[in-house]
Amino acid sequence: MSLRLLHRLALAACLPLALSIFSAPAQAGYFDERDDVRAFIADVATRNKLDATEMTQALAKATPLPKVIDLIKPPSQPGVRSWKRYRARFLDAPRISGGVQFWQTYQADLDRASNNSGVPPEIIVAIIGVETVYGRNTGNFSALSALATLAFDYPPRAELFRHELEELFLLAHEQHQPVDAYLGSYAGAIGLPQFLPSSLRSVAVDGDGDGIIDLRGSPRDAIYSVANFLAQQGWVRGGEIARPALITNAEIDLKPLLDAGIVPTLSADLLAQQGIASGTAKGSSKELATLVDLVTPNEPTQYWLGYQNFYVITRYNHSSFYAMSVADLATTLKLEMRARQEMIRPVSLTPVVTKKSRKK
Ligand SMILES: [Ca+2]
Repeated sequence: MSLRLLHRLALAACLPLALSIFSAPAQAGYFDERDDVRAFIADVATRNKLDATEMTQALAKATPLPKVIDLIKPPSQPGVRSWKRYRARFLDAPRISGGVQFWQTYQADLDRASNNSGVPPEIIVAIIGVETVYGRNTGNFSALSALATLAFDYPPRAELFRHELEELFLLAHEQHQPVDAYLGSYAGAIGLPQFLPSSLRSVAVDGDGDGIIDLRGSPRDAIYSVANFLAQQGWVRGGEIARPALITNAEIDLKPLLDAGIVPTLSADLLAQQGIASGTAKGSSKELATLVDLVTPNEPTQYWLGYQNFYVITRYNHSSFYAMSVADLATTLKLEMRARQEMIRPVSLTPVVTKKSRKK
């Protein structure tokens, strides 16, 4: 669909009159003639010392994309929350086998980015896997057209997307690129890690050292940028992500604890008083926690304690299902990598049980 859309954009540029016979009024020249867009250009150009004429010419080439609004709109009937269904979308074969391959290919960079930031390599790989299957699904929407559509034709999110559109203009200016050169998701998120232009400008880094930050073309730029993003959000080196919560008091009303929110504020003492313990043999954590409910219809709810690093993952996407999927994929990838490393150990290190030795 995205490629077809691009094809349509190319056609629209060449044959505006012919196309107008067959399609909705989705053509260039739509944005730049509007008063609200002119006001935006004047404001952004003045505040950032950008060339208003160049901005107008760029927005004249932007095309309204009704598909983008369809994709970003919340469904009219909110779906039933299902952890099992959500998790299955991300813990799939392409993300597991692709993750092992990505890790093996970029092991040296993952290790370096991890040493610098404190973020484990499996978390960096898992985020890139969840976001775009290691670069396979980075999106083919024009970031300029997508962001202009959301900025000016979707009032519920206009403030956010006008800001991101401004950031896209600044990014293009800084990178000496045409502003219509960037491709991304329907929401204007760019590259393997799906950074919005504001995140790209503030935390992305040139990981491969070629002098350009290219999150779409350079997996190494993406690796160091994801690590940098999580570090800047407060990743704790060596800290825990989450542990199963054991509810030992069946009478307890969990709602106030769940309603305490995603920021970890619950102390181990408070949780113990309420009859909640962490369900692993590693002893109890002293870190502040948030209580997370992983709900699946017709199945018992799983409860987990999420710590600071769990919260940091939710800064990427504000959802406990998202953070838990990243954590689960990361654990799976780590186990897969370990299994492979054990398989390639020298044979002499493996104890051999022969028929003779078994008889003894
Ligand atoms: Ca680079």
